Amino acid sequence: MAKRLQARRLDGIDHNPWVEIVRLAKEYDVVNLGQGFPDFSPPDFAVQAFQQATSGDFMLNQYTMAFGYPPLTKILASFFGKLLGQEMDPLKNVLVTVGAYGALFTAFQALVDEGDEVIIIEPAFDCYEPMTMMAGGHPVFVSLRPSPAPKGQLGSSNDWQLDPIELASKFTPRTKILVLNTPNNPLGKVFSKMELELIAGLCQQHDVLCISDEVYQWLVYDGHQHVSIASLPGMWDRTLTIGSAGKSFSATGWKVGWVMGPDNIMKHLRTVHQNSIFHCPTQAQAAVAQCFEREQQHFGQPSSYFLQLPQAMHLNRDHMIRSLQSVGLEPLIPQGSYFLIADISDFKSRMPNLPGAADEPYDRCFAKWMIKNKGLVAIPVSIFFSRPHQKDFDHYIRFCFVKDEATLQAMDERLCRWKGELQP
Ligand code: IK2
Repeated sequence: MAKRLQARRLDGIDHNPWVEIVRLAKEYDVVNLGQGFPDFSPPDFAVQAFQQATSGDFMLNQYTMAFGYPPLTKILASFFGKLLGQEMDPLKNVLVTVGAYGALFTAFQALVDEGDEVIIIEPAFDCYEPMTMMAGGHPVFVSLRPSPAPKGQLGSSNDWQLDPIELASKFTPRTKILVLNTPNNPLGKVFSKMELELIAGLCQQHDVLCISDEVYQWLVYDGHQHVSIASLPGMWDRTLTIGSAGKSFSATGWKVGWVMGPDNIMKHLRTVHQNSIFHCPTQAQAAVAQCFEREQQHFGQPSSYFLQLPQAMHLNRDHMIRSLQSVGLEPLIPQGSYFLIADISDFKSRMPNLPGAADEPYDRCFAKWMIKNKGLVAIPVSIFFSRPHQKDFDHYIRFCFVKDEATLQAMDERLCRWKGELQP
């Protein structure tokens, strides 16, 4: 065919480094601690809700409202309205999407114009950059930077901070949106109220919108608090808050997400959604509606899944932190999410010449080496950075700890074998 096949909006985003890691993970006998999904069952009430949605009311097999199955938009408006301190209209302030991914895509398509600048705080979930570019926007990166942990102590995701002067310097008259992700993937950093106030102040000063990706909002540890930036004074009017049922109820395959915000912004997202996806599967939405109704009754009590899941993941986190250290990996303690990153600088100096392409960041070579030689899958952290910054952050790998006890035991066995190989 003589005509150019690839649409120009795909230029520069047609290579995805995840693909190779996922392929290798399938090829080798591995314990997969890479991709962020639970390998245990969702809670019983969620499984039952889904079964009921597929075997009960036959009308759940049919189309529903474009912007969300009404019982779901209603419960989301009431549940999150209380948390955000905002009266929400289910028809105007909530849109149900195909996962949080769908919410992000709809938001970028609805709001980003050719040449608009989008500030992305990195390390960042790796779809923000291509989504900005597909919409014709220009990503502008600002890095969280680590300060060294006190000698002999493990670092924490809280050691990674924004430089306020550098952040302020990224705002220009072309800046349309700042993307925030708290708790952050891959670091597990939970932005403090003070950090959010700094970001909120700059957004207001420069008339910039905020897309706040809060899919891990329930997963916070050690007494840290998740704060939604939309709940800060003056921010509701300029913030879109995004959530995920997959992450909330350990059912990532359901692919139900949502975005909430003021009607004058949401109406543009509804236009995109109406003309692209139309709506997310009705049965999955019905199941999520039931899950939220259940959570609303149990909220704040020990029976709430939003308390039980972080309690269980806290134990997994600490288990993984102890285990990884046995072979010289240096984990950073995450305040939230179900990921942690481990520093591999020591390996980088001891075995600098792992196989890989000439300009391949070290962490990618290391992740591939670890799959092939140690049977453990983790994700190179450089893929969460923009290309110019990848070489500066090529000495970390990300592990996912939302895993079953048996998986963590299998991890321990692999690490034990690895440790044995280290002995003289
Ligand atoms: N936002 C963030 C920050 C996410 O991490 C995800 C899920 N991706 O995680 C996979 C991984 O990093 O291994 C999403 C949005 C998308 O959520 P959903 O599954 O609801 O579309």
